Amino acid sequence: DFSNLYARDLLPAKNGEEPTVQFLLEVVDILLSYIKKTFDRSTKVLDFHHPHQLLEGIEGFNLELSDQPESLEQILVDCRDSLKYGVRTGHPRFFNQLSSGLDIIGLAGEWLTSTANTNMFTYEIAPVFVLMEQLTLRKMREIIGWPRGDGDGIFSPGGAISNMYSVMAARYKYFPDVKTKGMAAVPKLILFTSELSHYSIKKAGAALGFGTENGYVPLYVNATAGTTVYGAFDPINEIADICEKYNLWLHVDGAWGGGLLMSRKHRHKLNGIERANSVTWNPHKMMGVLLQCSAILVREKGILQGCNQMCAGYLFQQDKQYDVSYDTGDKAIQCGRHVDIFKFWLMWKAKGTVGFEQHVNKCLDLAEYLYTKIKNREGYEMVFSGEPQHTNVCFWYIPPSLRGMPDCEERRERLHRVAPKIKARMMECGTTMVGYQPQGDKVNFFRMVVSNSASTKSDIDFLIDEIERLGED
Ligand code: ABU
Repeated sequence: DFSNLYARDLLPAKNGEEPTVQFLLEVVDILLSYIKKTFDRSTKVLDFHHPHQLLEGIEGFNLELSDQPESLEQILVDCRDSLKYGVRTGHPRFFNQLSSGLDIIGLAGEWLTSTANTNMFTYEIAPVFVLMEQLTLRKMREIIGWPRGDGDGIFSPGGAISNMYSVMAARYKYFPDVKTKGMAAVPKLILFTSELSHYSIKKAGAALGFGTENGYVPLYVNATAGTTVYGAFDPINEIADICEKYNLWLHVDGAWGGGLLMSRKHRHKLNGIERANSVTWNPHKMMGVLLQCSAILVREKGILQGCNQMCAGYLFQQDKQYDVSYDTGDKAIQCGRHVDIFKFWLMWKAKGTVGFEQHVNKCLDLAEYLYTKIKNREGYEMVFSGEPQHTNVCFWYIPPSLRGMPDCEERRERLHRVAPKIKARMMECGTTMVGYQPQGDKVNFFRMVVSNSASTKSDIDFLIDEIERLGED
């Protein structure tokens, strides 16, 4: 009975050990029940409510903060409700995002990480995690193809920040004075990226003072390995030739496609990546690592440190008793940094490199299965010609009333409304989730992606059946 127990009764309270154990066992029970249901296909992916409904409070779930403590019984109810009204991103039929799945080893790693509750800025307080990060980044650089895995890198809070690091490193490499003198000390610089690249490159331009519509001196080229919507791979070798000719920094945004480096069958799509100056690679996407886990990897050693270090005396003392080159935190633009490495390192240990390879191959096989199933099926039109390069399968579902209608403005307008309508119905039924978007002059279409190792062909079949059921006129 937790109704008369409060947070103050738990450790470090005197005699707090027993209630702490009982409380945590209850929490574990809640988590285990959630995990089991996540893999049970008879469970819904989500129980959708509008923001105002959740804010008003549903079945006693009250989001408002209180001045007085709530009992542990209520806290356990809050834990259950928080999961109940959330989205099961590990469900085999959740296809909405590039990151999905609920890897059990990764989960154990995340629990351990939270229990350790430390900060990545110094070896002093995170000795094991700092070493794991160094070793894992080296392994990733070896896989990229940089000799001996030499170079630099850090785990950052997501692909957009990793991409921003690459722009900062490039600018610092060519114009080191920018660190002390600011943008007034550099010419007007240009960043190149493709139209379908991730918006974070443009965001980095805005945030770092380049502007989004500005510049004269070419500095940097971003090649995308796996675009967000189409999953397309830029020809890295051809772009690298141009970068070498004009002495430009080449960044490869492999946030999504980097995982394919683990597959002997698919890594050729990133041929030339070893010629890049920097690479973004998010294990939390194609490798199924729990959020968040994104690496920025740089070929030249020391550049992140040079670019970002501020030598705060209260953290990075040079007279510590150990090798302070392991105090890697000053490479980062943030100060406090979450331990993102442990779950990834643990998964790598548990699966081996071959386990990641099998995962990647399986997801790409499923995407091929979907593509083959719908490319000539009545009621479907593919958005781009040819086979998908990644697991992105982009398509329009044409409801019966639009089939046979010639291409015209009215058809485009009506087709534009189809994917959002089906998606809304999908969420309200809670049975599955898949993303949609417009792109350039193309009206709303579905973007299917597979990165969840729990998904199978039957889940792909289910998605198609569900689109057809919910897409009835
Ligand atoms: N960082 C891009 C993620 C987009 C997506 O999951 O759909």
